Amino acid sequence: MEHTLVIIKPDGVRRHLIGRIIQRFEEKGLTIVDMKLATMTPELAKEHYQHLAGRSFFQELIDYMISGPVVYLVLEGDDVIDIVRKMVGATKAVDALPGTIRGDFAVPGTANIIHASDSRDASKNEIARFFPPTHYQYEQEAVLESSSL
Ligand code: YYY
Ligand code: MG
Repeated sequence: MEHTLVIIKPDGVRRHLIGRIIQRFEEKGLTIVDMKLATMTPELAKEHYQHLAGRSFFQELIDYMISGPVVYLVLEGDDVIDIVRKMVGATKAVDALPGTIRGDFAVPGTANIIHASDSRDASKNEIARFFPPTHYQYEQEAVLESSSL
């Protein structure tokens, strides 16, 4: 069983989309195993997007991510990482297909409603970044270890 981290970003919360986004994951049969609402600190935002440090839009991205509360979700299911990335859709609003969360809700610009982990390594690091150690993280670590044998 896999886990992935989803963040409903500040514009998703401001636009009152929390319920509709969560409903999509529930309708798909994915299980929410952890959830919270909080405002990201600049330190955590920079760490979360450290792979984009140096890009021209980096500061704008950080300012946006800390501009209001976000909702963090840990979702569980078989192949949940790839399934959720597909449900989220392409990064840019213009590329995100109708039927995806970004395709249905995002407008062009830095704000694109939602984040989802893009790999097993990322999901492990991101869940650990925003949630205290819990049972399902150890479970995931065991899966990662056995898959690298
Ligand atoms: O994983 P995903 O969110 O789809 O894209 P990333 O390449 O990881 O970029 C993270 C975040 O940065 C993206 O959701 C919006 C912002 N961003 C941007 O504003 N402009 C870009 N050219 C690329 C990314
Ligand atoms: Mg990404």
